[in-house]
Amino acid sequence: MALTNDIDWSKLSEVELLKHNSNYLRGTLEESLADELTGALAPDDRQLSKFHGMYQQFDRDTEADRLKAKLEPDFSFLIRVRVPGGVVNGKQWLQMDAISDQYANSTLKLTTRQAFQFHGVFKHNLKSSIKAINDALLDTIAACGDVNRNVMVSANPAQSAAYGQVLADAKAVNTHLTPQTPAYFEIWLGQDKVASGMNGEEIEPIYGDRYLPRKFKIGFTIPPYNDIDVYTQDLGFIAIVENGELQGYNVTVGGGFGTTFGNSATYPRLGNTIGFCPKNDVVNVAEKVMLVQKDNGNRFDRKNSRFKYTVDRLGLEGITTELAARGVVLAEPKPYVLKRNGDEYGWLKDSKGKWYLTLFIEGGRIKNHEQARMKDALAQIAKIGEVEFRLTGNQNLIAGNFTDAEVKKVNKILASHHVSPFEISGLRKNSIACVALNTCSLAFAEAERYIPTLITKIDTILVETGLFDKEIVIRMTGCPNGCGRPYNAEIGLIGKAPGRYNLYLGGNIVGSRLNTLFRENIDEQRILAELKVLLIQYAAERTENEDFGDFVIRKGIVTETKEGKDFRH
Ligand code: SRM
Ligand code: SF4
Repeated sequence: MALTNDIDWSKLSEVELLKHNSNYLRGTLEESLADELTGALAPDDRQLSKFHGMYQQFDRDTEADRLKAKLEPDFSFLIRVRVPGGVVNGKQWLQMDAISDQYANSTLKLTTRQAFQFHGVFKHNLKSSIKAINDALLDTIAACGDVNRNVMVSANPAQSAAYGQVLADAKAVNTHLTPQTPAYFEIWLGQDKVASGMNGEEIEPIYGDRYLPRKFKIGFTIPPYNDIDVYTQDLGFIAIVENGELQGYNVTVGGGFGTTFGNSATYPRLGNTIGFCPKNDVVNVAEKVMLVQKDNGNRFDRKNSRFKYTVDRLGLEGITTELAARGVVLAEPKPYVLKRNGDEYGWLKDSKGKWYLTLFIEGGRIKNHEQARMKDALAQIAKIGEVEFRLTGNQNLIAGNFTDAEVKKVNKILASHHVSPFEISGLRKNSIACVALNTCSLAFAEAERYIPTLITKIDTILVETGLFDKEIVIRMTGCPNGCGRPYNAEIGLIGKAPGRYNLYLGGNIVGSRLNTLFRENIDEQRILAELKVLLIQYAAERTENEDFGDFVIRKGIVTETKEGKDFRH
């Protein structure tokens, strides 16, 4: 179903025409930003602003009261900062920290794609914020929108010496697939308008004027770690390292998690391995896979436009044929083993002998509490030596590149700010929650604000059953869009309504199996009651080293979901 040039706009999703008419993402953003009568952007600009890395939001906690008082919602913006591979230095950390205080709500959100998010930025502070982000040598273009997003890289410090090369490859892919439109620099950084006369192909040689049918996501993992959940990416690269040398990558296609309740044409899907590419061809392969989606993706229905649906529609052979037509022929995939998708906490030495500390950051939210002042502690750590920070794909943080002497300093800072790592359950260690309320306009239920207390309650059961240390992956989202990647968790909770969730079981700790609906629309009391029965049974009847997700399948508590198409809410 390749699209032709005879476009019948009336049949396409309305965003297609909007992109086409936007003059390469300019729209009327300048006018919207200048309008002082409202804290919002004009509707079309709101859509376009995503490509520039922001979402218009409002405080959902105050929505009803403001409506009663006949006030417009309390509009503010989320700004997402692209951080390829999630790596920043100490100076950049301090710059992000300062922006959060000056323009946002004094918190830093570490996302499930290794990016920073600022919440609560008012319209009149957008330009200053984005300028400050660019001054830190980071940017926000393509952090959101129908383009390739922040490219992820496995962050585990214990991984092979090939890490540096993999990170460099990921950054090269990220740069190559960044939109070229000068609109970003004109609008946010005040650069002069580019001379007219450039044709479309010169402005966006890869994307053209309608960009992609939908968002596109790429991640690189380095076995045995899968902390970027490679099978959930539209396009995944699994590093193949032999005798310490990076050879190239196995290529996976067609992962993706967004679904809509009540729309059975939508489903989560895990990627399939389609071949191997040598390391020096990775940028080209990334471009060509993305172009297969650009040319074949569904531009009619945005609910069905992700690459995963194109992959199912064309079949893996069809994708291979499309790639061959673009000059890419992959070799047979190479063997590899992935062990888990979680992070390893505590101090670890990397291949160069430097120390790295992985810290659990609940819900990825860095802030100061009255006693526990994590944000301040990290700002002090950011001033030590040649510190490097790595944001992990599980919303956690690694601070590292420390000498032996610096390790002591770091420990001292954490202790004096009351944030030294303490013992937490294996369940909490493997938890993710998406943002949800109060900022996400799509949330049906709480996630980030609620999961800590829910886990504390489940922890009681884990203590009783002797399972406190057992690593179990639990992920919660406030709606079925899947931002916290709940569909491959051993325990997945997806918000249906305030205080009510669907409970899914049977993912595995590698992240290579989808879970299955177990109970629908249940409240906290039911969640705890259901989990208690299951955990007691698991503690008594599991085989040696058997994981919870494998157990519920072996026991027939849920049936394995073998294919995305078979998934049911
Ligand atoms: Fe997401 C939309 C937050 C990772 C699938 N996501 C949103 C929005 C922007 C809501 C909106 O459209 O108005 C959320 C903003 C909430 C807020 O207040 O911050 C939002 N998504 C997030 C983050 C911040 C969750 C987090 O707590 O970390 C993650 C930011 C990642 C980043 O840095 O780029 C985030 N989102 C994901 C992931 C996980 C991943 O990529 O590994 C997914 C599932 C994987 C996938 O894409 O298939 C995901 N987000 C979605 C979807 C469903 C897309 C679909 O295919 O249907 C939406 C809704 C949409 O696009 O229409 C969405
Ligand atoms: Fe919002 Fe839903 Fe994504 Fe959670 S999963 S951040 S509720 S869109």
